[in-house]
Amino acid sequence: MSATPISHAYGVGLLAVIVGLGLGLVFYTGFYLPESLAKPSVSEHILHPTTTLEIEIVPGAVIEGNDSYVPNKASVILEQNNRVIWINNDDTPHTVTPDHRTADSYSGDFASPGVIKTGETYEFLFTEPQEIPYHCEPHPWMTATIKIEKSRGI
Ligand SMILES: [Cu+2]
Repeated sequence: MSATPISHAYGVGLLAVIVGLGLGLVFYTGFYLPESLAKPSVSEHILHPTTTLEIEIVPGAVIEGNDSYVPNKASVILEQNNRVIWINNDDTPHTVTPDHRTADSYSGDFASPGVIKTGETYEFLFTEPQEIPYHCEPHPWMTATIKIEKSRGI
């Protein structure tokens, strides 16, 4: 009787849905995912700078008027010292917090995750030029600036 054409149409429809899902999956895993997971390409010289810049949170930094972050106006040159490490040598926990939300397109958000305890460090790899004023969250009078500049190609 006439049950065959109906089930045939149903079968074709189902097949189309399966093929559609399959193509969608191929596109998603083959094109969309790799693109969205890829980090921006950064030169090896920037990823592996020759030196690390150390910024010390000096003993007594917690007291208003004292030196806090030393050097206070740090200068970073890409490919040279763009890996920066803050070390807390004060006996009080401090943070490294940008005045305005700041991100590096390779390394992500710039800010210490919570406080840096005495003797602990916070490290960040800068990969693009920018100037960042930052402060200590619990002690907002502790302020400093870090400026990242392009390599002059010496
Ligand atoms: Cu502090």
